Parts: sequence; structure tokens; C-alpha cells
Amino acid sequence: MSSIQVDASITAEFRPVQGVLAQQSLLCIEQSGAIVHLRLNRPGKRNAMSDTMIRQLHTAFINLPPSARVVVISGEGSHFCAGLDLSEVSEQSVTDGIHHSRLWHAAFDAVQFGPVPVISVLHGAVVGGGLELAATTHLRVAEPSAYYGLPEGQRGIFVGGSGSARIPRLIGVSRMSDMMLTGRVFDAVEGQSVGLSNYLVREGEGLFKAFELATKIASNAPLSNYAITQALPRIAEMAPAEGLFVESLMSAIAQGDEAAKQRVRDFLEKRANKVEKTS
Ligand code: 1HE
Repeated sequence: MSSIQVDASITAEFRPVQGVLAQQSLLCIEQSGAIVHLRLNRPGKRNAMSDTMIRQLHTAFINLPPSARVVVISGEGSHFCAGLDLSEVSEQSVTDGIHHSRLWHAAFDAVQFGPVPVISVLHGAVVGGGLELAATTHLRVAEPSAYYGLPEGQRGIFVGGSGSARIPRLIGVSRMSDMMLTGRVFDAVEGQSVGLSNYLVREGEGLFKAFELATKIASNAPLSNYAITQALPRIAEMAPAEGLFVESLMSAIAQGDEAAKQRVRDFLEKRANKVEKTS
């Protein structure tokens, strides 16, 4: 159990999640109310992602407790994640390599297209598959120690964990090519300016910020959150005419939900917050 500050005045008690989630030995999964905190828990290997860890991540995301409204992912130890466990790749055949990459795709799809929004907290190395995982999450909070690299070029391999589809959507093909061709590493400030992180906070404050955001997100209507994480990225990939049609359907579905009707009534009857500037 851990106590984590989630707001200037609120400290939440995170308790280990029971059942199948408790059996994922390379992950430490705790919950406080609507927020699930999942830590990559292989600090001795800098949270390098072995096949077992990828399978466990997949298992965790397809077995989230129904009460979960937001997941926060962070890395135990001094780094977020060192990417693919390189000790497992050297003897792979081409066929094994394809299946291996597809294993990552399935796990990361479960993260991005699971039932709830996911926030990652980035510190230290966010490299290779670690950056691919971060790019899969819906929001990224970085600490100043975070740095981003794609050393695949130097290792003689290619991204295989969905990076070629997800990272250019954050920073563009040109920047990603630079990182892969030259080994360029972005520090936390550069990462924030190119769009790798959504928030850059002080060292040690990443989890605090993530829980603060998670608390806000968890207070939204669940169907709105679902539309934002599921419909929005798909609509953005569609030709505008198709996208606009799906937008109309999604907005009518969300609007028709009782939670939306109540929230609109609350605003009209002066019970809801106004829109204000955020710091
Ligand atoms: C690892 C890995 C790993 C650390 N696979 N074992 N990823 C990389 O190319 C990154 C490789 N790792 C590093 O550059 C550094 O380890 C770090 C910058 C992340 C951290 O440095 P440091 O000084 O804190 O730790 P370390 O001493 O280098 O590593 C500690 C241990 O973790 C050590 O093992 P030990 O038994 O000697 O203690 C390292 O061997 C081990 N370790 N990183 C295996 N990645 C789906 S495709 C995805 C493609 C990719 O991700 S390619 C990028 C792979």
C-alpha cells in the first residue's frame, strides 16, 4: 500500500489490486478509488520489456477493475523504461520477430483502446519500446530527468512496438527519422516543445501531476472519456467526410447519455463550474 498526494490537500491510499492483476510479477498495480496506478517493476533491468512483461501489460489492460476510470503508468527506479529487452532478441528468427512485434501491438492496442484514459509519467530513459509505450498513452507527464531516444538504428533493428505509427503522429516523420538515423536524443525540455510530453513538471512531481489530472479526468462522464480516447483518434485518421459523419453519431450518442443531460442541466441551473483559465 502507498500513500500518494493527488491534490494539494488530498492524499490517497493506493492498495494492491486483487485477482489476476496481483499475479503480474513484473508490474506493481495499485488502486485508489477510480485511479489505477500501474508501475513497470523491473528496475534492475531499467524496466526493459521482456516478452513476459509485454504479456503481463496486455493481461493487466484487458482485466482492469470495472471501477477503474483512469490508469497512470510509471516506471520503478531511475528510468521509465529502457525499451525492448535486448537479451531476448539475438536468437529470434524472422518469423519469431514478426510474432514478437505483433505481441507488442496487441498489448499496446489494449492500452490505447482499452476502456479508460491512460496517463504515463516519464523520468530518466524513455527509449526505444519505452517511448513506443509512452506514445501509446493518451497523456504524458514528464519530469526534467526524462530523455527520449530511439536507439534502434544503432542496434541494427527497427521499431516494432507500434512506434512507426504512433510516434510520427506526435512529432512527425522527420523528427523521428532524425532520432533513428543519428541517435539524436531529446531532453525533457525539447521533448515538451516537440510534443513528446503534454506536461513538464519539476523532478519528483510527475506522479502528483498525473494523479491531479487523473482525478479531473475521472470526474468526466465516462462516455465522454470513451469518445475522446476511442472515437477522436479514429476520426482524425478518416477522410473529413467520413470523420464528420462518425463525429455526428458519436456526439449524438454521448449527448443522449443521462450523464450528459444531467451535466448540461447542472450548468444551466448554475450548479456547474464555469470554464476558467488553467495554470
Ligand atoms: C537492459 C536493457 C535493455 C538495460 N535490454 N537489458 N533499448 C536500448 O538500446 C537501451 C539500452 N539501455 C541503456 O542504454 C541503458 O541501460 C540505460 C540508459 C537505459 C540505463 O543506463 P544505466 O547506467 O542506468 O543502467 P545500465 O547499467 O546500463 O543497465 C542496468 C542493467 O539493465 C544491466 O544489466 P546487468 O545485468 O549488467 O545489471 C543492463 O544490461 C540492463 N539493461 N537496458 C536488456 N534494453 C518492440 S521493438 C522495441 C525496440 C527497442 O526498444 S530498441 C531499444 C533497446
